[in-house]
Amino acid sequence: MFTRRQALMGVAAAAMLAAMPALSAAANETEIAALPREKVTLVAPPFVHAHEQVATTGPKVVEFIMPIVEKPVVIDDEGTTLQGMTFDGSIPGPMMVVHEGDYVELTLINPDSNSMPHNIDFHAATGALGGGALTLINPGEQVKLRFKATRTGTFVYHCAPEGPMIPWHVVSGMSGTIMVLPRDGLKNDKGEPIAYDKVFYIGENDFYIPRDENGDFKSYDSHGESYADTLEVMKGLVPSHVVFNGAKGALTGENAMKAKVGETVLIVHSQANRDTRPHLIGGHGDYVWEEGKFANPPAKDLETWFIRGGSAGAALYTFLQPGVYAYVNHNLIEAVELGATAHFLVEGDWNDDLMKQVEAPGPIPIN
Ligand SMILES: [Cu+2]
Repeated sequence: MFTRRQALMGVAAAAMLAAMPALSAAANETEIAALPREKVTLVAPPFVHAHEQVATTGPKVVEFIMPIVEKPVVIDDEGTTLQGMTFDGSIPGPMMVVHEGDYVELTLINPDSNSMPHNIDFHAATGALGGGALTLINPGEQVKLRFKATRTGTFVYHCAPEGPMIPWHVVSGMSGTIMVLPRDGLKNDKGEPIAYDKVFYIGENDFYIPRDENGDFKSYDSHGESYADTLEVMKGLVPSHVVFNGAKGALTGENAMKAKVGETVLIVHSQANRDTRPHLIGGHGDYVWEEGKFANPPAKDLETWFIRGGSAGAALYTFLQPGVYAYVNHNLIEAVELGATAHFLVEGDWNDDLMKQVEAPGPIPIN
């Protein structure tokens, strides 16, 4: 079965890479060992662990621990269940934040309660399939990967075992984001420093749940049992669900993201598999790093931005009016019918100058 074959392929790839001569390194192990270390506890999205925007120290080794959790996940209000695969128990996986020049040291754990091999491909990393070739682990194993964060920006990470396992694991929930900040923080289009009061991480997922002969969503007792049917739906490229943070309604109502008028919010949006087009209804993107790379100046005053499948972007916005803002994938069918809608709940005073209902709805006057 694929489990054993995957494991063998992974061992072969790792052995091949281990046998390669070490290329000249910018820093040797002694120098890296002398760096300060920081242990970071990850938090579930849309929240992000505490971090400095401007680094107050030199480079360090930032340690993260992530268990992989295979588990059923309810993805809509009808109780439709995905045979989920997750980094750290959440869909998407948690956002990590480091600074350029830091070393990311991840301990990836595949508990023996899981049924499949997994790994991690960091789009922020250089070499060995983004770390994928060095991190393939079977249930009951763990691995430690270190990579240097050399490029700034927001980058997707995802599981990438092999062949059809790759898209299957990704559309089962195995993706997340790492944000590599410039050491001196974010800058606007003129190169001037800018900062955020809050950061939210929104991961968008397309799910492919098979239907039975009556058109109802099927449920399965295990990942293995769901695999063949799910692969057939995946190959049709028509998702049954397009959601933020793992489920329809995961970021609406009680779970709306909260802000105040005058607060500047950084919204990081990832999609590991499929293109999307975020839009904040009633607001804008003051500064948008559409491709998510902070070495490039941000675009200004955007209406809707584009996140390429396999990437994460970032938008900075200062809220100017109170109320509920819908934040959507502006393919409105995907937003409304398939689930890709979140809410921001913003408190503060209304500004009549920016908008006022001059006359309430009423009958059309008869002349
Ligand atoms: Cu996986």
